[in-house]
Amino acid sequence: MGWSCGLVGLPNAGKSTIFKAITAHDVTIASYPFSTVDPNKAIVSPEDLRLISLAAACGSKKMTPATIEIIDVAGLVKGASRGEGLGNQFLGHLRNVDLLIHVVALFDREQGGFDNQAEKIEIINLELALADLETIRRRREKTEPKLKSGDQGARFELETLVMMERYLNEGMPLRNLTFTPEEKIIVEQLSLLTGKTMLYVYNHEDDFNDGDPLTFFGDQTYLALCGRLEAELIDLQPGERSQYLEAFGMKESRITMLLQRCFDLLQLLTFYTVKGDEAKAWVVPRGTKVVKAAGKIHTEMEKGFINVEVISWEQLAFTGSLTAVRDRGLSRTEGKDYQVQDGDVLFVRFRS
Ligand SMILES: Nc1nc2c(ncn2[C@@H]2O[C@H](COP(=O)(O)OP(=O)(O)OP(=O)(O)O)[C@@H](O)[C@H]2O)c(=O)[nH]1
Ligand SMILES: [Mg+2]
Repeated sequence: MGWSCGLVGLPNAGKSTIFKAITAHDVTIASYPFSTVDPNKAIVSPEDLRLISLAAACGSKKMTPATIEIIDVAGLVKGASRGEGLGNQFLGHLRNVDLLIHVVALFDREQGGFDNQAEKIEIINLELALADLETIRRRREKTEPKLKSGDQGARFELETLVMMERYLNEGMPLRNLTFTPEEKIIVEQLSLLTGKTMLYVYNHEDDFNDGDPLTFFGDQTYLALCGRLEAELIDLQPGERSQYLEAFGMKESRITMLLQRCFDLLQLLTFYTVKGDEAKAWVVPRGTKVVKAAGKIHTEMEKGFINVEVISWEQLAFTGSLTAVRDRGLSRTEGKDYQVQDGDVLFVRFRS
């Protein structure tokens, strides 16, 4: 399984519109709030030009790109944690995602548009924090009875839970906290929402081509796009898309940029393998050692790992064939502690 992103935001923020733009799935998009009740889920493979050129260089007939799961849930409102709107039950669908795409509508002039963006963002972040506090409270209920028996593990767990509660009550998201490895074990079991990486998307229609679509505020990243325009592109033939974009003064869709930014924020990298007829892309966190990456391909490869032949994707594209790269001595051998780099093509040698 690849990595995953969940869309959050107020009702009518344009979450399902952006879901459609990313996945090309036909979903309910409507001007009334709570048009999404059951979550929409889809697995997509963004176009990977490196994989295409790798397959061409190696004569692979089959290409297996990396996948991303996208989940679109109902809108959250103020008081969702107390059952307002559709409540927050559906947030459970976001527990396992790696990143939250927080959609903020700025196109809705009658609802304040740009003027109350901070307030809109705050409503969602507060509801996510309240959902986390509820998760922590339930966990405390299970942990506290264990204290009586002098369980040291339970004491440590409780301290960690209390520390997180305090942090959340001060209005801070858990993603800003640095946990010790021991604390991490507890935190990861809880799949807390404010602990997830977040990308803000400003959904608006003004100034399509005005400056950089990305802005940064502290460690927060904001990407501006027009959900409606991006979703309309999906209904056009590929040949018509660039003309349509040009009419708005844009060169390309921002959906690729959106996914790329999510990928970067999660600090992921892609490596490639070629076996038989198949060229395949794999996604792992940056800093992954090659022996672990090999284990993702096959557990046997990790257990019996000998070494790995590494070829950079650029060299393959440049020379145009695997044989040429090897003949020119452009491939190298690395041991198990080698940290995989983005774009590496790996040939793992192992004992089976
Ligand atoms: N003008 C304009 N309208 C948009 C844009 N993006 C979405 N909309 C409209 O806003 C309304 C709500 O869009 P949805 O995508 O259904 O919003 P949602 O966030 O999924 O809403 P819920 O599922 O109800 O929470 C629809 O009428 C969309 O056509 C945009 O960029 N510009
Ligand atoms: Mg929706």
